[in-house]
Amino acid sequence: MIDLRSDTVTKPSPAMRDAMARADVGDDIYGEDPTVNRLQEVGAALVGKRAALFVPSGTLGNQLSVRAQAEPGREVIVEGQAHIIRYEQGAAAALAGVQLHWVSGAHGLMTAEQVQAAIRPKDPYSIQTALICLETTHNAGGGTVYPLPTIQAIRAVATTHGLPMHLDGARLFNAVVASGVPAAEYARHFETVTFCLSKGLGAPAGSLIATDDPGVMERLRRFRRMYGGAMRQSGILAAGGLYALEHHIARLSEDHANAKRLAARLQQIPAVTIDPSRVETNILFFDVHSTKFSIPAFVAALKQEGVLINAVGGSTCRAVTHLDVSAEDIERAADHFARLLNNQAGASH
Ligand code: TLP
Repeated sequence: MIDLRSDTVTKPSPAMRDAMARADVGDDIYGEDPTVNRLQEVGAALVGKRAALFVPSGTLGNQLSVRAQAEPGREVIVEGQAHIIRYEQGAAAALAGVQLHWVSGAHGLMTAEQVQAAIRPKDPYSIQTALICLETTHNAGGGTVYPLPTIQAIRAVATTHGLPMHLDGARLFNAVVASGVPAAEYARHFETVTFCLSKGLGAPAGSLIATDDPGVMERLRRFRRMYGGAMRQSGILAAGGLYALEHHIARLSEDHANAKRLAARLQQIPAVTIDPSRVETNILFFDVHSTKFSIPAFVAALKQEGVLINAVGGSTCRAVTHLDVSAEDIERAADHFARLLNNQAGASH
């Protein structure tokens, strides 16, 4: 199977498994797991923050960051297609008790003017804004990278209003590798930053939340326990994360090249609409206009050929490249797309 559904499907390599099997462990709720402690130190240093907290998932990283920085009844500004809105089961409302203020960004990216306009006035009637969340790379926006000047401009607005910022950096290192901007250069504009070890970096599970603020860290830790995300001998997982940080960051450029390769091949298929110039990292969205297949039938037919992708609504599909997919796999996957879609009479272009 050539699995392009997500970069979450990556499996630990033999070398990563070996590092996991050999990990020193202890009870992390007592702060005694040496491998978790090391991962938290290495992760914090990578993004230029004082401390980091290991959590089981990116979703939990986002939700703890929201809970720790926004009181119930406050408002959190977030782009309308953000993971926090679309894919976290309403947790910000259900668990943190906050209201999300959606701003519709171009390809997932808000502007400073939009953020400024979304901040509520301080008066006795208005709900009060507590937090601004950005996402880079932006998943539903098509793996888009926030330009640093845009982040700086939004930061300036946040500072004027005394508001903290959170970065959903599930794929922060894809942004780093694509842009050449160091992770710390992005992270310095945010009070909290999450990044996933389990996506393109290839660890089986886990994310880190990094912050400079000891008060925020204390709250993150308390809410991690409340939300059921505090673990015990989690050094086994942390060892996978450490291995990923040490070995799998620079190679993300291969995934980006493969995404561009796939986009270029798909563009040659008349029944596919894709703009390869929009493929910035490892995520591609494209539309399939088939006279032969409905979208579910196309996804199923592709699966029969040994290629997995996700349908994401309407005629739109998503493919994601990652470290378990080679350039040859991409060429083979593209051959299957072409065979299925070119082999039909009267395809609408
Ligand atoms: N994204 C997953 C799905 O949940 C959609 C995927 O396949 O892309 N932030 C961003 C930007 C993400 O893309 C994801 C996962 C998360 C947070 C959550 O990470 P996990 O799955 O570890 O909770």
